Amino acid sequence: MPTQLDAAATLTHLAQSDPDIYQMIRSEEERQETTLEMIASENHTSPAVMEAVGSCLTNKYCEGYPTKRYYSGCTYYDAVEQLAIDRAKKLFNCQFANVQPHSGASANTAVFFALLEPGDVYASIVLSEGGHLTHGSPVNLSGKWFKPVHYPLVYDEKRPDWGHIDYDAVRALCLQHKPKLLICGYSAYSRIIDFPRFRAIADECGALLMADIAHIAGLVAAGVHPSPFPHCHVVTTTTHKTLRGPRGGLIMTNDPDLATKIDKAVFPGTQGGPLMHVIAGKAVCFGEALRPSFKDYAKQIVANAKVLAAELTAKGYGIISGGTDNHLILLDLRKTDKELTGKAAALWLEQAGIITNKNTVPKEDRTPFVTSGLRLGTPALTTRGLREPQIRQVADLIHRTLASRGDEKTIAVVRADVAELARQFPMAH
Ligand code: DSN
Repeated sequence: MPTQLDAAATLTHLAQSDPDIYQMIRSEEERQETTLEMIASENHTSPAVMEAVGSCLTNKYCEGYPTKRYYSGCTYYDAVEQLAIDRAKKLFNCQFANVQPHSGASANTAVFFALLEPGDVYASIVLSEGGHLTHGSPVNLSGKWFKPVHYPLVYDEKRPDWGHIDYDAVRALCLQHKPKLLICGYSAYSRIIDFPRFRAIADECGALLMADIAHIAGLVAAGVHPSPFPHCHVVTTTTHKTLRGPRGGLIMTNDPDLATKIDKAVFPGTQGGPLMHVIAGKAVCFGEALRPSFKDYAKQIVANAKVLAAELTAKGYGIISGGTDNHLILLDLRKTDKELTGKAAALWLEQAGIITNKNTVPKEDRTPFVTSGLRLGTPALTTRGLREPQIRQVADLIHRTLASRGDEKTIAVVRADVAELARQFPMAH
């Protein structure tokens, strides 16, 4: 009789009780094995994390916080959640952590609920220029119930800081609008974020400073990107991108009053029962990220991204800001071919087994369903063990696909080469 953990790994019960879902999972496993995952926000989490997430901890309600629950039977859940909190605090060098947000969006919503009143003004970058849906999109609660004002990037390509945050403009905007909250942290920004500079602006205009480090959390944890602490009042993140844990969210602060407000905003403000199996997975992920080997991993993510940027630049591709300091690059396809859209590029690459996403670029003139950009990331490839020589191969595979302009024969040849490269770097099971 397999244990529950064995069952999670082998899916024997699922195969018997629900062959349809079993087969879909096996097919997805095959897809992941045979393709190259280059979506900057995705990764391959460890078997240990997946075992925790697939465990019996899914069975319990634990509304409340460790030792202050609304249900009986939470002894081991208290221990799990407290360990996740302690590890998160150690990893990010902060005083308070709430590990209950179901996602990055939930974490951001809870912070808004904790710190703002409906109609309050806050500052962020717009989604189409690298921000996030929850940083003020008109279709999201953050844009419907609050008043975002958006700061720009540097658009002048003659400037050395082209494509970077325009910090002078951030300051001017904040002095003009006096936002209650200033948000930094992005989903398609490839440069170092200057947290001290943001803090100086926040202090000058009387705002609280929040960093959403969802994309760069693993790099921050490893010291490969500067830490938002002690500069930011609140830090939110996901746990599944560069941090390589289960899908989930996390909120951190050094301020005890803010911590109390945030705890109340997560539960009972915006969530009910925490997902304790996922919190166990977060604890495992934080434990993994505290190991020295994670620093090597994070350094290699950035080294791989820099090589990818250099190779694609040499092949004639335009990259927003001219390169990268982190795990992602954003191609401006208009620089290669005015007719080439992100939609077409992502489709051809998917046919070739290279999984990316179309992405809007600064000063975008196409819709988000079409776009002029393509976002590429190296976290998942780095997890599989690809290093600089293989990243050069990947750049070549991308170029052959895009240069073919969708030619089926060329794409079929690239697909075979992609499968062969993927075969040499199996995912951990
Ligand atoms: N959807 C995520 C991304 O791809 O960046 C952000 O939430």
